[in-house]
Amino acid sequence: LKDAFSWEEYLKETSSTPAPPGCFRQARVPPSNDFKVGMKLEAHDPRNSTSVCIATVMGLTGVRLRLRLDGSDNSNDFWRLVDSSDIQPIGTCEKTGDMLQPPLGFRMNASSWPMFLLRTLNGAEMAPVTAFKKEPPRPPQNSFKPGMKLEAVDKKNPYLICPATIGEVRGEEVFIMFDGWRGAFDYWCKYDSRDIFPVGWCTLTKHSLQPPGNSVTLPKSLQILPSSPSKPSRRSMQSPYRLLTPLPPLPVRKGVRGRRPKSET
Ligand code: MLZ
Repeated sequence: LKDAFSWEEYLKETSSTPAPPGCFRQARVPPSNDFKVGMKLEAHDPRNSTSVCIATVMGLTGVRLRLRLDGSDNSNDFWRLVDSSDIQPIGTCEKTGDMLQPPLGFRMNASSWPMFLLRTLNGAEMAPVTAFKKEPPRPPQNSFKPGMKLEAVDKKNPYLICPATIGEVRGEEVFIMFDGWRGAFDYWCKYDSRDIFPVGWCTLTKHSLQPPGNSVTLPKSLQILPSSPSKPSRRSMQSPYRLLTPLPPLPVRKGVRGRRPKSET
């Protein structure tokens, strides 16, 4: 068995430093996760954030919830922190005079929504009000600096939190670079994003932390585009050696696109 990832050793190896906790919009002491699988709540539809829907807790990981909108399919699950302002107790909508909406892509006829809603809520286990925690305030300014280490949600695989580095800072935004993945998962986000965490967050909240990938990031001048005529193996995709090997051109066949790896998943 390979040794588990250790931030302490990794920071030494890379002679880097963690971003100070005060940079993040996260609770200094992480909240407890008092939700249970099967509980229902109200959540903003991630694909249509003005609408509030019924969601069910499908899983718990650290202080995050895996949520599924009722009436939606199983391929649009999303993750939220227990102190996210995107979630609220059932009844909140009604109190404010709003209406619960069917999710984008409701799998039935729109006319069946009222009855569906009634049946969904009938006898449902509702998440208690006390399980919802207050969202921490946003830090007054963006104090991230390039090179600082952190833990970040991989937006392409949102159940994963991975070691990352601040690549660039521009106004309110920061560029999140995933260590060892050659840029395939990197993204820009606001400095107060709820998807980025201080070093040690996963350990603290008992969330698993994906170890860094094993690809070396070469200077821009030495990089070549990832493309290959045949399906590369996981190994070859990740080997730093691949970057130094000249690649044959993609086969051009009419109407058929050259096969490329979708992403390094
Ligand atoms: N599909 C890959 C996940 C890669 C995640 C990278 N995160 C920065 C795997 O299954 O290993």
